[in-house]
Amino acid sequence: MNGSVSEKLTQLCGKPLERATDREVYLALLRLVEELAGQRVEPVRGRKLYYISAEFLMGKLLSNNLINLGLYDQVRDCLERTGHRLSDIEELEPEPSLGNGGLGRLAACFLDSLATLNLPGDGIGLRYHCGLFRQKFADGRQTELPDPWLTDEGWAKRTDTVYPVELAGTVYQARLYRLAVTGYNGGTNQLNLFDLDTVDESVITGGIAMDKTCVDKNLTLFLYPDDSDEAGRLLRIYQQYLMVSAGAQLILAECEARGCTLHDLPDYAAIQINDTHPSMVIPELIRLLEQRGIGFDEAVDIVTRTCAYTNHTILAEALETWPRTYLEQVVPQLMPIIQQLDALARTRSDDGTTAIIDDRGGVHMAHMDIHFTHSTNGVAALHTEILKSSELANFYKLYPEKFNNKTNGITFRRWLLACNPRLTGEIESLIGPGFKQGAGQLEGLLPLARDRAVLERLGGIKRANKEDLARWLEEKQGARVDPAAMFSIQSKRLHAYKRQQLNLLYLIHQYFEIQAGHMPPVPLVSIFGAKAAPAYTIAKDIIHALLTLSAVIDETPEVRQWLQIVFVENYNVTAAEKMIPACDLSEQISLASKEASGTGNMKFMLNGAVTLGTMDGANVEIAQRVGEENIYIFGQSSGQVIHRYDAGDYRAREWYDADPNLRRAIDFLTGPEMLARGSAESLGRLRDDLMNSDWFQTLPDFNAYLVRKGQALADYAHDPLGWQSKCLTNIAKAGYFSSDRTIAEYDRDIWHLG
Ligand code: 26V
Repeated sequence: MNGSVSEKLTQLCGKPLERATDREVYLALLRLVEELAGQRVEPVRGRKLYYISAEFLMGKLLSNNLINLGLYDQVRDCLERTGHRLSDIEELEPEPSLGNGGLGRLAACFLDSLATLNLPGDGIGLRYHCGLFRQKFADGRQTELPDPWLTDEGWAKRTDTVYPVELAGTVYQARLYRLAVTGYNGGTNQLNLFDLDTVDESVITGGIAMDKTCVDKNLTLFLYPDDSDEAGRLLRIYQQYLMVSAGAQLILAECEARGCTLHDLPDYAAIQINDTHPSMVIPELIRLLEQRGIGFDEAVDIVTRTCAYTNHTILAEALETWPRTYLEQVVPQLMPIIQQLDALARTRSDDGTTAIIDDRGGVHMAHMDIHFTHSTNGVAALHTEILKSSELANFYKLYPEKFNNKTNGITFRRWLLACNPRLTGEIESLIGPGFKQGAGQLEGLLPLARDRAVLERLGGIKRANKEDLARWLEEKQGARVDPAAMFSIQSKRLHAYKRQQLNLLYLIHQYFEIQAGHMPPVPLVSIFGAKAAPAYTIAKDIIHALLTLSAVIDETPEVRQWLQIVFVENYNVTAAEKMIPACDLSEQISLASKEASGTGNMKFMLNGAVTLGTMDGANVEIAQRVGEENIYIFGQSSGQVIHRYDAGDYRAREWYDADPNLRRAIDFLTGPEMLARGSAESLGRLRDDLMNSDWFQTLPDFNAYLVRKGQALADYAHDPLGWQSKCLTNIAKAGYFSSDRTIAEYDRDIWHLG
């Protein structure tokens, strides 16, 4: 950059920084980043990646961009000298909530790593005006509000590029917006987001309800519009097709501009299909290639060689199957192609379970992906093995060469450098700065696992981060917590398979124990962050139970000094950045076999928290790396769980009847303390579900969870240095979970970019 940061910012502000408002400084910083990011754009040679995803959970971008451009320290100091604080300016940036959880955040981490590794790779998605809902607690329940984040000035720039997209016989114009993605000491890529000019927030009728009929006005208003009715489900197909049709046109236009004849498309483009939401890109590309004179068989071959598919879940309800009548209504132009693909798939196997269109007219998007892409990957070793051996076994028999694993990762720039400057500084002073780009170098910390002075400093850093979190919780929602307590955190989407309800039962158990005079070895602050899908009743019941229990405990002074529950309202990337550096115990307690990977587990580990978890998802790989003395594992194995499902012999009631502690905790849900503050209907429904159904087998793991968590609390209380040694080992072993490693593997095995 020519001239100093302060000269440049003064010029962009048009006045001395001392006299500029924070907002003027913010806008100047936006322009500075854009200018510098623009200078790093390189012309693409060879193959370029297009990562298509319904979600990109980017989080705020200012600090991250400043770090990636190497400007963070200079800007912070310059602002301080002129009477501003970077942290205040960060507050002005709206957070785009263009994602739900791990899948969307993974896409954002991948974009960061692609740019950092100087690989040509752009994202393609939708510019939702309100993203996921904003969560507000009222009367101990989740309510949903729109979360508008678009302002006149922002990272996503409107372009003049529009593509026609035909939906249910009407042609809409999809406009391209572009957002620069900076790499750490690396290049700049783009996130391409499509939108319609006609979308209009005034069709929102209250909360996140809206008029679902006027597609031109509502199409990109929300991520996952309520799909509990047919209009909502149709809207999801409208959204998906807008994204893939405009995306496919963009890809073909870019490739043709670089000299591609389309017969050689796989030499110019690699397309990664992030879960099944973008699967219609397969028939859409075939359609566009046919339109340009390429025959069906060749088009199928081109598309298969260009596209690859990532599976992120084995939960049946999330493996999208659309009624063909819906597709006939919204995308009639694709149906003949999908039928041809189904016929072709049926020639490859007489096994009806691998068909695309089933006997009942359901169109299985994942099946289309596996047949007509060259790669299907799972997101952690165990997940991929389960796909191969059970969920997708029939496909694995057909195409063993297509299946591969890519264990997820996280970007260390956001999840260490940006969110935990204290720990970053300490690590740098111990092993130098190389870990910022070469995450494996964190292993250099291992010899320090017995160094008393280092361990004490680590403890001090955690304590300071906990004090920061305590201040933030008080300012944000008036929650007062003691940083001397142990902080356990479970933050992730609310879903019964993730088993926030297991944590709930533990907390009720502790409530009884403390009242009986059995004090825990250390006070515990149990922190939750989670949004429940608006139509997911039991998930909302679990939130209600936790909020109600939190109030019950707050009003019971003899318990409150030992146990507290804080449910962070509206958990999002910004909240995660405050919570993760302040965590002692990371709760990763899903029912084994159900969590494909988890990525929060990696973020907590990197920030020096110890995991309490089941042998599920990437927990398995964390355990392998840190060793059993540095992680608290409990519960049934995935093999046992799968066996129980196959046998169909799980009866929650038997566990309830057999274990008095469990019975006491479950009955407490509808006992007088809870009913005095909570809803009998909601708490009764949750109790009934746990006793009589419990699809995600919470009860069999209850005892093991009590015992293991008790051990963690005792170790933390009685051997603080030993605990810090576990934390240090976790940090040292986190290098494998860098998304730089994940992206390098995708490139080596699937994409072959550049
Ligand atoms: C499904 C549904 C169904 C109900 C409506 C909302 C909704 C939203 C998304 C999905 C897709 C679920 C797939 C998913 O998010 N998988 C997560 O992917 C992470 C990144 O690979 C992984 O770490 C998590 O374990 C996995 O749950």
